[in-house]
Amino acid sequence: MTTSPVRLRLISLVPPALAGILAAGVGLGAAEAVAGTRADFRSPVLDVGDRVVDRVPSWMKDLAIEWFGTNDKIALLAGIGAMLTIYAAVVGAVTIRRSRRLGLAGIALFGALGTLAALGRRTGADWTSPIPSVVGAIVAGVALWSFTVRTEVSPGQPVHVTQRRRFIAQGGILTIAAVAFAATGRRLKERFSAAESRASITLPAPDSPAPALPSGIEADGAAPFFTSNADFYRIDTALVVPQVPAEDWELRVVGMVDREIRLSFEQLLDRELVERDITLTCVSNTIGGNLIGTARWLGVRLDDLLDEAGMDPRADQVVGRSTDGYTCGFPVGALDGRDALIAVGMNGEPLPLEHGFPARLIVPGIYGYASATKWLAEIELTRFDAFDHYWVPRGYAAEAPIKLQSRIDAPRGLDRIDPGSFAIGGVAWAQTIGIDAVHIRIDDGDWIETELAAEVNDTTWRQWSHPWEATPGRHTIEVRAKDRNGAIQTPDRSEPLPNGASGHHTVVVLVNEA
Ligand SMILES: Nc1nc2c(c(=O)[nH]1)N[C@H]1C(S)=C(S)[C@@H](COP(=O)(O)O)O[C@H]1N2
Ligand SMILES: [Mo]
Repeated sequence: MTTSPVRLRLISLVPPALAGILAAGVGLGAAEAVAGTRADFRSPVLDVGDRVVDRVPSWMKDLAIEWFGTNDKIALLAGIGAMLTIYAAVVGAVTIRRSRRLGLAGIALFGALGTLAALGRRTGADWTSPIPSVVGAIVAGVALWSFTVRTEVSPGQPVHVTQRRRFIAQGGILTIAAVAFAATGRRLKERFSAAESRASITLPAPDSPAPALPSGIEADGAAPFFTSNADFYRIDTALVVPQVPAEDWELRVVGMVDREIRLSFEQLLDRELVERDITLTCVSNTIGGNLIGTARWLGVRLDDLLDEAGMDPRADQVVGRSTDGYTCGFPVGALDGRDALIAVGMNGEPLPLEHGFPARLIVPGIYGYASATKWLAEIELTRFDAFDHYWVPRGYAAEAPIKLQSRIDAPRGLDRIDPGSFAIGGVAWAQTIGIDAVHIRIDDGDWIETELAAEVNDTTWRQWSHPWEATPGRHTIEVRAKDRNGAIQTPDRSEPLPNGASGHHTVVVLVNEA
């Protein structure tokens, strides 16, 4: 008997689909390894993810934040992973069962998608950017092809046994290769981490320390006045945290200015440093939500720096541009003496990487999406009619003062508590105006004035509380705030899109029988 070459032919669709998935895995692993060789190379998965982030409708982003909170990115990547797996399985089945050409065209399409995503970056794309995608597609193609090569069947050996053994061996090798490639890519990328840079920085003491805190700034039942860096919400479009070592960082002040300014991180720290307590608020915060936090920020006054650059009186917008291309924009009129900062410190530490290390903007009274550029690279003086910042074409308002709002922290919705004395408490904010009063009402009774904690300044939230004698049963508690201009928080509910949620926070609490 002579050996006879046969094409791999398997009864079920599972092995072809698996072959497709394995080929995609090793291709993506190879792309990761290549991406690790240069700081500006990026994983194709992240490039594609970025383009998805840039294109999802704003209502869907708000929904993602509502469903997944700050895990929205993990949810997105998991979604991309699931789609990829299905696609690779189909490509595998087509290649092995139908047509090798069609299958390889499917892989080429996949490489083209990565290429487009790499070329479509917000900033810094050039012709080399798609290299990881192209290499990944070639490796995936070769791997998939290898499953279609004819097998030598030894005499006396049943064909399917040979095929099965070979499939298992090939699959094993590809799995190991995929994991090794991906791990190598990861390790290589670590060289570009900014963590070491951050660890090596000692921030100077402020020239102007934060004013002494009055006593009694916290009220029973409310969240801590200062939000720790670990608990501070994180919202941004970056799927992985941009790594910007302070040594390589430079801030440019450009646009409608008399003199452009360029500052290294060292030069920034040499300027007058002020320390201020400011509450940062996200436009996507829903009623009662926690996309708000208060920190002690250390930084350089933005108005001083812009005065030095010399502002063209026709400019009406300050744009903060991030190293990742994200932009915020807010009115020049917001520089009215309030403590707008180029911040380098947060609660006594250099900015955490995920909060914008080495420098970011903090502008009291304006939602973060329009003001708080993290990983700041450039400040541009321009006009609202000349430039739309990132979220404007996505439906959010160009100008975004923070709405008067209040929140109940205790009890939380649907908490079960014992009857008797209970401290209802929470926070309220009207940044740059200040909170004058907070009222609650229980079970549609009359509005009652709560006790306000001491005010730190008009740009921070203010805590309130109310001692309550809880009686058994189900109760509804509603809160509203009044600002120092006499405005009372509207009960009319609106979604975060386009300029922030409004409406009263209401919780239902269940009080046990005595
Ligand atoms: N570079 C960059 N800066 C950004 C964003 C972003 O997506 N990219 N998001 C903004 C938004 S929407 C908010 S609410 C604040 C949140 O800052 P935090 O993550 O430090 O809380 O950052 C702002 N700065
Ligand atoms: Mo935000």
